[in-house]
Amino acid sequence: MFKCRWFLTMLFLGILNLWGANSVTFAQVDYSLWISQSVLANPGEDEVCLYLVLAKLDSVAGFDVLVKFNPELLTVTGVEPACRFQLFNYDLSPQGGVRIIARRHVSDSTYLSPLPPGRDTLGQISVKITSQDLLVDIETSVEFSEDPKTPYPDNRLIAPDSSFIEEPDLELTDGSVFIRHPLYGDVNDDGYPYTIADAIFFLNFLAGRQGLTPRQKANSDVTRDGIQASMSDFINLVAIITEN
Ligand SMILES: [Ca+2]
Ligand SMILES: [Ca+2]
Repeated sequence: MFKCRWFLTMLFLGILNLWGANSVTFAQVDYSLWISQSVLANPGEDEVCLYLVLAKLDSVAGFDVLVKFNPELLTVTGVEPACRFQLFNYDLSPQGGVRIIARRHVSDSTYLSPLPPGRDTLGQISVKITSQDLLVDIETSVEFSEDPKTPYPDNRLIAPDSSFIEEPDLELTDGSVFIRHPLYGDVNDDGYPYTIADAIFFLNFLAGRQGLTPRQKANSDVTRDGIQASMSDFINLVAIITEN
């Protein structure tokens, strides 16, 4: 009886171990590529950076990606490599998108070895945020996209032997920008809109005695016409304060 119970216990533990080992194997992803998530931004901000990051268990010699976003909210102003590539091109012609092609090594150049296993920031995408009043906070996605017109996957890594690494071996995680709705009239960004302190702060900016942070600049668009920190905004701010 005791032997039987011992045998069943050992069998159960053996199955548990086997299941555990397999589940770890299945959960492991060899290549994972992602874009920065919930990057905080303000309307009108002209250089918000999103990073393209790769975690890998084996070497990688390059990548191709096609990233899409809402062109009414975001405009790409630049794409830069964050590590060394001998070829790094980007194309803004896809509507509301950017295609990036990068290779560590190209022929007719000195040899540049593949990126070793580990984590690397591959590049950064700079975007400008619309200055229009969006009425509420908005989180807008910056996502990996597949163009149905291309006969190959648009998002893939290049292995050292020049073969491609694609989904599902490559895990892709989309990014996003969180556009914070301004507190209009709170030019000094102290949490209280339409105060004398806001008018003095605004006046000092117009006189060139101080700058405005992106948040203060967004809050200064009192007329909500998308033109921030203008004389018209200042006049309207003073009018509202005087009425109160
Ligand atoms: Ca204030
Ligand atoms: Ca304005």
